[in-house]
Amino acid sequence: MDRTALCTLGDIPPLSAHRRPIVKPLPHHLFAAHGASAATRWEAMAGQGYHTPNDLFFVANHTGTPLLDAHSWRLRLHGDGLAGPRVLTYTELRRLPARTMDVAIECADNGRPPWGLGGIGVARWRGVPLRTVLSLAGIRPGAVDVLATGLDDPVDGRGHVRHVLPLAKALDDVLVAYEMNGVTLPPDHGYPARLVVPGWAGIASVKWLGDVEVSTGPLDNPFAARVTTPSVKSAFELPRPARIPLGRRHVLRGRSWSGAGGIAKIEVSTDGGHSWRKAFHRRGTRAWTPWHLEWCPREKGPGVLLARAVDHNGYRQPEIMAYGKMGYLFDAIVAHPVIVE
Ligand SMILES: Nc1nc2c(c(=O)[nH]1)N[C@H]1C(S)=C(S)[C@@H](COP(=O)(O)O)O[C@H]1N2
Ligand SMILES: [Mo]
Repeated sequence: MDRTALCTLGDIPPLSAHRRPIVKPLPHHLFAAHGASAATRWEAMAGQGYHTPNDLFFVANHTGTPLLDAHSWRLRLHGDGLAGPRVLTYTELRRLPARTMDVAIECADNGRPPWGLGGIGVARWRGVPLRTVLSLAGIRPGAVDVLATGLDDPVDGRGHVRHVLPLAKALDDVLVAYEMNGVTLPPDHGYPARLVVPGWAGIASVKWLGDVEVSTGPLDNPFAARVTTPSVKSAFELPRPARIPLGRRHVLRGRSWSGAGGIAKIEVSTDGGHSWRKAFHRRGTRAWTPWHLEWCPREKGPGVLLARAVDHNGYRQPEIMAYGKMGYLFDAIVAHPVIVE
């Protein structure tokens, strides 16, 4: 393979000194903070379980985290696609039949500067299916679109963060979540309630949910992700560059994921793409797939580690620069710098 065609992510910038409109601590060893967002550092995922811990989960904010009070919080349901308006309190929401799901939330910009690959996390979400919530208000036969709006500050010139789902998706597997990994949603992740939309760009998972409109006509989607094509990606749970001792067995670990479904195969190259070995992975995991592979480096010096995955639809990570969308390559095989010493 042509080594010049590999995509090398830029170094993750250090924690910026200016305003951080995020509530939770963003220690430098866990996050690369930039503006209103914070990317998870992949080396901090080493040794973690299947789920991204809440204190390590990336944050993508358009303005800042609002501190909302669950007691005065209301979820307003309205629109000509419903039999009538309906207002739900937090207590009422918590009393509805709940579901728990492992779902990845990934920013549509993940894999591009300045995210690196740190704009993804997997959590165990608990909440009420949006279907159950909407049916309280009665869905009319002509309903087509569902607009969810957040209670955070409006974005200059664009209004409140909001996102449209077609009714079929809204009624399928979307959750109004109030728990993340077994605890009440943290403020940064949407307290007291957020949408969790499996398989869609992160922006669809509207945080601090306050308003849901169901309409019989198509609605505008001003915050739609620029890229919606599901992509396959892989990341090593290692710092950049990784320092690995010469001549000793080392277990390389990472995770792969696909917006379109499960991962079928992961291969790793420790020699710049000349040879590939199959990594071991758990089967049947859906949100993402952890994998590992032993490596005993026999040559001193700098090199690159590569990981490539194929999903159940046969989609594989591209090996060559795919220009186009914004001029970025966001799902290509990433060269992870390594120094054997
Ligand atoms: N209300 C609201 N919802 C939002 C956002 C926001 O800024 N405001 N950011 C979106 C984006 S761009 C992403 S990628 C995900 C990130 O979820 P997280 O911050 O819990 O990781 O939330 C989405 N939901
Ligand atoms: Mo995002």
